[in-house]
Amino acid sequence: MPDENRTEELAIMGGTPSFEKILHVGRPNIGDSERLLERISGTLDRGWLTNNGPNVQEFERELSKLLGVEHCIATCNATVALEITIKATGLTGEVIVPSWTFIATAHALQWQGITPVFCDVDPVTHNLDPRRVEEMLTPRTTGIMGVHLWGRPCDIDALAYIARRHNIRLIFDAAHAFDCSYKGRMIGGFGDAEVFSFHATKYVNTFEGGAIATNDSELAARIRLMKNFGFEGYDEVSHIGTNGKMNEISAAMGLTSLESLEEFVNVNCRNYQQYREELDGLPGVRLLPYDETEMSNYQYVVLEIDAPATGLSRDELVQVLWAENVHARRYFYPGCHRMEPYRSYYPHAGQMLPVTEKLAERVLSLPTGMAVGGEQITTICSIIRTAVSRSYTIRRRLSEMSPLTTAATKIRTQP
Ligand code: T4K
Repeated sequence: MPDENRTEELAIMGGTPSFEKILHVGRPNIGDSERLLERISGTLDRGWLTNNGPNVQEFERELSKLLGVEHCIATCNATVALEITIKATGLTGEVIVPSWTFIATAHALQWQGITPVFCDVDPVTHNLDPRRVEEMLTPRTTGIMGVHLWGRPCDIDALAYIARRHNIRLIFDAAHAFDCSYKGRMIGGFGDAEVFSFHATKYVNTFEGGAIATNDSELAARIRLMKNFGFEGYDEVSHIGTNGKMNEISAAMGLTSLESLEEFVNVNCRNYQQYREELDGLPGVRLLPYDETEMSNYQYVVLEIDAPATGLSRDELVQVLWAENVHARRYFYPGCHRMEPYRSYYPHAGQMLPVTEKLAERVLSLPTGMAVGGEQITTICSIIRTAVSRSYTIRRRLSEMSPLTTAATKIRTQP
């Protein structure tokens, strides 16, 4: 661990990296692996590997129970789940979405020829700013797609009010928000439908996977058809559809993960609290808080770096961390509007997105989850404290380094 008074011990200054092995964000939470293997073995014995098998059915029942939602439809991933939800809710024309999100949110719309209209977010919550949403509505708007970023819920009441008043759809990308609540009710039952991700990097994982939750029975029936090519019976197709099915091994992993939910959330929460304590009072470093009156999964530890106060930019700090083998990530830099094809379609979108543009320069995510322990967090925090307290020296060192070793280049090229 670098000594805060000895800058030369930092790897960026030529010292030995604090970690021998790379510390990733998004290391999978693995529950009881023996139980998983039992389930996999049972699946192989049954010879039923996909197409609405018993594991998937059980997983869907467990999800419905946990979320208090009538219908949960398991899918192969959240991106396809979003695409199906968009089609099943009849969205067309323009849909209002944040740009400050993972690219899948925007792509799911564009993939179907729908224009994602990028709307700015609230600087405190990082979620859609309802006042800005009102300004983006046009006669072509058919819906709003909110994202509960970092698992922190959108201002659901305000968005629902706008959707009702304008008679448009409201769906949520709840990829981050499994096991989180809004005003005491579980995320999953809001809007027309909500979509979860169970990707390997998520709080609960099914290797790859997702689920659509809704209390609308008609919509649920349509979604079930659409995720299975539109098949109604062996020989009858009544709807356009795709292949969005979850397989049995994924569902086995999901069921096993659900059994460890309490352990996952306790570890995430403990990690988060340790980061909060150990970074407390550091100038220019803000740890994004979770509302302690709500249920949260604490799966993201997100910092906002105010460069004038820290003396280091977010990118410089990321470079310091990567040199120590701490692979902090700049989620969701640079914002969807600055990625293709949107960058070419809407080259001036940034003018309408001042908060998004600012966040894209300031935000970074740190490692957490079951794979990260207290000692590692202490070391990570000590690296950050040392970097901030010696920002002038580090900045000088970074300016001497070749531009080819900048954080941005390294982040894109390392495996
Ligand atoms: N909406 C939102 C708001 C989302 O955040 C996402 C996905 C979606 C929709 C779409 O959900 P899915 O269709 O994926 O279900 C990762 C995930 O692939 C992606 O699912 C997730 N959001 C996003 C936030 O993170 P990348 O491009 O950062 O993945 P990658 O390969 O760089 O891995 C991230 C970190 O996790 C690395 O530090 C390595 C580590 N890792 C990764 C995998 C796959 C592991 O340690 N083990 C693993 O098995 O997107």
